[in-house]
Amino acid sequence: MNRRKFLQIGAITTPLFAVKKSFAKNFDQTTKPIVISTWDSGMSVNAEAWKILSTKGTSLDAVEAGAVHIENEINCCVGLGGFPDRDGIVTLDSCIMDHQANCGAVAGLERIKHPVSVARKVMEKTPHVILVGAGAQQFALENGFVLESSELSNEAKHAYSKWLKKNEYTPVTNIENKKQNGPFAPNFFEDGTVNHDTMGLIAMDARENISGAVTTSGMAFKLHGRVGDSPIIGAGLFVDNEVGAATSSGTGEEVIRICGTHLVVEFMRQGYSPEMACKKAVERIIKRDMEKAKRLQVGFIAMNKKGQYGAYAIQKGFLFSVKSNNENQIHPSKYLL
Ligand code: SD4
Repeated sequence: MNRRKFLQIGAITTPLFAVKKSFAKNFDQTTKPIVISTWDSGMSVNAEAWKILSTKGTSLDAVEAGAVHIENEINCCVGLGGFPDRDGIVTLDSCIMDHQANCGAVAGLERIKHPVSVARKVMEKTPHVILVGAGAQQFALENGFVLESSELSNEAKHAYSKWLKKNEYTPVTNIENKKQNGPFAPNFFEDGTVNHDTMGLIAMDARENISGAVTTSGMAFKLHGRVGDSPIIGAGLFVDNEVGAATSSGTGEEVIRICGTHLVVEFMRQGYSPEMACKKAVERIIKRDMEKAKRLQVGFIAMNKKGQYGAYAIQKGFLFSVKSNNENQIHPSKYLL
C-alpha cells in the first residue's frame, strides 16, 4: 500500500472510530460526585457530605463530615446518644478509609463524641490501623478530644431499662420486618427490641477518589468489650479506588465471618454490578447457616468506580440513601429471605 492510499483509508475510517469512541464514553459515564449511606438517616448525613463534595472537596473530608453529623444526633446506634452494652456503658466503634488504602479505626471507645475523627487521627498520625478501649481513649485525649459525660441519653435509658427487665444477657438482634410502622418509625420497639442504624457511608469526589467511613455504638446490649464489624477494615468497610467500595450494617459477627465488604469489592472486581456483588455476599452468609440467617439482618451497600451503586440485605427493611447531582433519595434494598 502506498502512502497516498493509506491516508485515504485513514480518512474514511477515522470518523467511524470517533463515533465508536463517543458511544463508549456515554456508556462509561461516571456519576460523580456521589455519596451513598446506610438507612434513611443517611439523608441528613449525605447532605452534610454533599456540602464538601459539591465544592470540590475530598471524599475523605466528606465521609468524615457525614459521620460527625450523625454522631452529634440522638440515634439508637450511633454516637454517645446510642444504646449501651449490657453493663450500661456506651462503647463506640468507627473506621475510615481513603482512596490510597490509608485507614484508621477505633473500637470500644468510651466518652468521646467523635470516634470517626479519632479514627482519622489514628490513620494520619500513627503507624497503626486500630486502637481499642482505654488506649483509644488515651490517644483521643492526647490529640485534643474532650472526655464527655458517661450518662446515657434519655432514649438509651428508656430502652436499657426495658431490656434489663427481660433479664436476658444475650445480645438481641432484631429483624426490621417486625417493624410495622414503615421506614420512618422509631428506632426501637416498645418491648425494647432494637432496630439497626449503624451509619456507613461511601463517597466519590470530583477527582473520582473514593473514601468511606463507618460509625456506630454497635449492637445494643452487647457484652462489654465486644467489637462488631463496623471498625474492621474488610468487614464493615472496604475501599479499593480502582474498583469501588462497600459498607455494611447488621449483625457484625456474620459480616466478619465472610470479610463482607472486602468480598463485595472483590465481586465487583470480577465484573459484578454493585447490587449483584452485595447479593452474592448476602448469599454467602445465608449459605453458611440458613436457620440462623432467618433470625438476623445484614445489609450491604456498594459503589463502583463509575458511581453506580446498589444494595442487598438478608431481610426486608434495609434502606439506603443516595445523593448526587441527579438524585437525592432513600431506596429500599432488595432482600433474599
Ligand atoms: C455491629 N454492625 O456492631 C453493627 C451493628 C449495626 O445497625 O449495624 N447496627 O455489629
